[in-house]
Amino acid sequence: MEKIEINGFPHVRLPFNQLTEDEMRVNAFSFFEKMNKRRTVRAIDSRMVPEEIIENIIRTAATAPSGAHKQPWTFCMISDPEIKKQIRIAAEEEERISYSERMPEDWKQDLKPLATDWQKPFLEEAPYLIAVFKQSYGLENGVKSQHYYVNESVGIACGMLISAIHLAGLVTVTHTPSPMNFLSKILGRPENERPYLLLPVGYPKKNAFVPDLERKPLHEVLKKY
Ligand code: IYR
Repeated sequence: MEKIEINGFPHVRLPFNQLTEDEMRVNAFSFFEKMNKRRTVRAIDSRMVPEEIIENIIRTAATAPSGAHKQPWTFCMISDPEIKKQIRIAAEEEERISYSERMPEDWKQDLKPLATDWQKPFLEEAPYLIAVFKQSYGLENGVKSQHYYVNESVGIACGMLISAIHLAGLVTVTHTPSPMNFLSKILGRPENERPYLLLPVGYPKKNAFVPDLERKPLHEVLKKY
């Protein structure tokens, strides 16, 4: 591969395969059609999924762009039933308090169409949990370094993670128990990492139902200038 130096740093030629306009049209629309079939699913089957599939899903998420290419993320893949159980117990404890004391009435009303409550059986039933941590700063051998746009970077990586889960033929729910510090403790994560998102991953339960929701029409989300 052809290599040159720019700013004193190595650069390689961009591998770029120019598609025809027809191919672009077909690809853009067929990707939309596939992504538009994604649904958040809380009824996750306990059927096992090959570990290699989850690894490749995480590989995909880790291709996300990040501030100054610091890649400020850690993806914990959990299949150990004991650890899943500990996570479920801790998450449900927080959710129980949230639903009964912390969430205002408006919020609970807004969640009625989704039929959620404090119980999170999917945290034990799903064959895998992926706990995503953001690295607020770098920490290697006790030496701290700066990370940039951490929330944006990890958010983008999670979008790609969710897309990869869907396109692999699996389902998930973006679970964000609040507070989530228990995850750091249970998984023994270092001080520079903060829990960001918890995703149970697996097949949907047979005959699962999801809320009958509609997406906003394009003209509401797209403004042309
Ligand atoms: N974290 C809670 C509540 C919840 C909040 C929102 I905003 C949602 O879109 C869904 C749920 C729970 O997981 O039940």
